[in-house]
Amino acid sequence: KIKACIFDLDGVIVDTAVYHYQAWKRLANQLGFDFTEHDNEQLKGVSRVRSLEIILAIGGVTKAEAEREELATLKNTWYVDMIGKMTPDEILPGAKEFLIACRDAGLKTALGSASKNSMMILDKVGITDLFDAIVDGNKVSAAKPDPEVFIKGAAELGVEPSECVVFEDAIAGVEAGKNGGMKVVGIGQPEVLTKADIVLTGLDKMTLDLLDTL
Ligand code: G16
Ligand code: MG
Repeated sequence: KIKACIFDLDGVIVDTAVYHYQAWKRLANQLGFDFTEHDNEQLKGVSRVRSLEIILAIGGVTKAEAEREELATLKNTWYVDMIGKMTPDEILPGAKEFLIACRDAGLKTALGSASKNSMMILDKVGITDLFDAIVDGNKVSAAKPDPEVFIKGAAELGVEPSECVVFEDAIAGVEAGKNGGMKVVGIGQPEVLTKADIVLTGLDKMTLDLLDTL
């Protein structure tokens, strides 16, 4: 019996990937190379530090650890400036409605995100109150596909992993949910999210009835 839903943030609740992209592109350009929207796909669900490593590899640039830290911080400053201007109308279709439906049905809800900025984003779009637990990049040490973020979410909610459904848009995130022994609803394309139990185009297609079929 499903008792809880755990949601990824970027790509499931909001599209912060566009802001990550703009900030990373600005950084890449400053370093003297371009960074395309196609390249940006590789960064979805990936941590800030790992994202920078991928970008430097794309540009064929090597930087010492201390400078990498400075560059990641610089990118984050730009990113935070942008998400600081986010508004509730940026919530993806159906996300808020499904969170409310979960709550009304007595299901617990948690956030399971790699982002260290998740609290600010939830606050700006006005849905912090709809989560019983928030597990993000500040609380976890192992990146997806390690299930740590979702296991911690289940633990904070006081439910078993087998009683949870994870909603994820990234391949590594879907794998993290499955590695944690959870049901996974992929948000995106079935050809990409092959390990998900079902794949939907968005939370606007999700219903409480579907939860029991997983
Ligand atoms: C998100 C994004 C990633 C980003 C990561 C860390 O993950 O998909 O592109 O690199 O968070 O974000 P920050 O730099 O804010 O700590 P998720 O797990 O919410 O999809
Ligand atoms: Mg995501």
